[in-house]
Amino acid sequence: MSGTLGVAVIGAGRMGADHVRRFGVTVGGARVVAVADPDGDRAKEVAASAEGASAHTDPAAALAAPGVGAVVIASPGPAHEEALLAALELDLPVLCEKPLTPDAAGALRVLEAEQRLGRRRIQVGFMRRYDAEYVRLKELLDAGGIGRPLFLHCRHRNASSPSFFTSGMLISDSVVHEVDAARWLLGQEVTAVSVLSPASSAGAPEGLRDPQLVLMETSGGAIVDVEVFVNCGFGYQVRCEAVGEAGSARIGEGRTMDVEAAGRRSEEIVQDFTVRFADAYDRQLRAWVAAAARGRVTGPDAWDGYAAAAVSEAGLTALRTGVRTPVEMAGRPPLYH
Ligand code: ISE
Repeated sequence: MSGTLGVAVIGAGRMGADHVRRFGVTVGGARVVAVADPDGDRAKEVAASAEGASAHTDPAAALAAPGVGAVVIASPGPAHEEALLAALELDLPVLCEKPLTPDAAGALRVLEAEQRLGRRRIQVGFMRRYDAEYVRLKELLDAGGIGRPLFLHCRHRNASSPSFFTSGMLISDSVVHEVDAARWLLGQEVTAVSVLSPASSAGAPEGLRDPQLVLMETSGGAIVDVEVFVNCGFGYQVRCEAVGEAGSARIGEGRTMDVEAAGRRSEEIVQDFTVRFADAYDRQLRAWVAAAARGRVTGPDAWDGYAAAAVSEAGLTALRTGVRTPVEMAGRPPLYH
């Protein structure tokens, strides 16, 4: 199909499969032509859901498949750097799931490769920037609707965490969303991170420090606090209250439907991020396809991915040591201004 962007999807796990489905159902202008996953059966199964897509175990083979003009990277974080460098080598537009890389050094190597290419090719999957409520909050803050922001009070709760989740991943895999959201909403950098944790919840797997309270200080003098609780048991909740000098604004109350029956009033609680952020994922993918078709990146870029990785790294040190940890960040290269 001429005029249709051919996409290779690297990683056929939960997010990869969800993106493949999305290209078939809600996102026009692109189609999946190749799928890669180390689990060959999984790759075949997901490729079979996209007409004409080939299945591969080697990401490089998927990138080299006929018709590939862009890449979605949805493999686990530690596999991102290699896939990103390979995509840049081929000068392909990329949508990379968060985190860009698990560590700041890896993210810097990706930035260097993109700078050698001389143009921005990478968008990072910080999909909250496409969520209608977050967009409204950003517009309100930008318009000065609540005055100078002083606090962001955030709650990030998951019903349960995957079996491979570590204490550090509460920061690098979950709070990394609040890191990006805070930088974007406030237009400021995070300068230092502290982490406190109560006695772990009985609902958390043995040894997992869950929940945690992550405190971030920003370059404009605001404070961001995040309660992250990934085995809260009751559902998926992402909330944010901004408090400014002249007011406050709250998003993420997740109003669904009030049910009154059998003498009780109740409301469903969404269980999962693919449901809570379904519209945001759709908008993100549409925006990426439209920009990629014009050879542009309009969403969060590799610099945002690097900044989030640098803040995560400080957060991991703070978690390990119990000490407030300043964020060390390289200067912003001209390509990202
Ligand atoms: C997951 O990878 C996500 O991106 C979700 O939005 C987040 O809530 C969850 O904690 C992460 O593990």
